[in-house]
Amino acid sequence: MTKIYSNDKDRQFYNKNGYVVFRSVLTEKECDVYIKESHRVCKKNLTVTSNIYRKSKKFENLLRHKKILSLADSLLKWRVIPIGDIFFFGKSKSKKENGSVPHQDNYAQRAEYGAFMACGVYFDEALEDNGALRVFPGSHKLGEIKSNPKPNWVYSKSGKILRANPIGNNTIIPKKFKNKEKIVELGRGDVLFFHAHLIHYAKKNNSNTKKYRRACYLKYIKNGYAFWPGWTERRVLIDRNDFNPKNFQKSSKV
Ligand SMILES: O=C(O)CCC(=O)C(=O)O
Repeated sequence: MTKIYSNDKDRQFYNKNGYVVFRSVLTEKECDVYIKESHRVCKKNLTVTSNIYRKSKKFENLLRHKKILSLADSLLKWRVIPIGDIFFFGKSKSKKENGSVPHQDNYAQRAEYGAFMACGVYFDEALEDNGALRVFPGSHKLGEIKSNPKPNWVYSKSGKILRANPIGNNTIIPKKFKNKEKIVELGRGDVLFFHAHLIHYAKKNNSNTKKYRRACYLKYIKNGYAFWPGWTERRVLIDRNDFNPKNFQKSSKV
């Protein structure tokens, strides 16, 4: 698999707007494989699933996807380490999913400014009609904003997730950003990187024609930076498995 890299233009766009899109990073075939796998591991409980990689080796390896890692490293000009994921089925009119409310991801990760980045990988086309992600370009520059958090999931007494509430911490959108909302429509295999402080959300899929909007958001921290594991998600550092001892042969002789 050939690596691909972010260039200066991509970095400028990301730094200015807080997000950047790369088209067709995954093939149609790869999208089909991840879709099939998500249904296999979640079976009949098709709801928002945190850390789907813990149920599936295929999703664990998605966090290590060479193209995604090289795009991420070159975007931040820093080695990034995976720390978890969150999968959305975005099933039309589902009672188990309710989209998300405006939020900044960093409320959960609590990393230093600029150290955390999410990467949305889209397996289905995401259009306005089926709840494409909405972002507030430039809002990442505001740092942490006031919010009004509510629980993300509803659990049974035995701890099983019954359904997802709208995900996020209800960021209070500052006045000057209220009319800046932008819908990011994406195709199958497209990926979207976004800054930990970018305000974003997605409406529930209520489409009559598009049954799903399946996407997995991969979570990356800059190598060497701290993050909060979280009581629910229990995020951990996940090995990239790309350490090449050959790169160290010279120094080991010293
Ligand atoms: O795609 C979605 O439904 C929402 C994703 C999101 O807000 C997130 O992962 O932080």
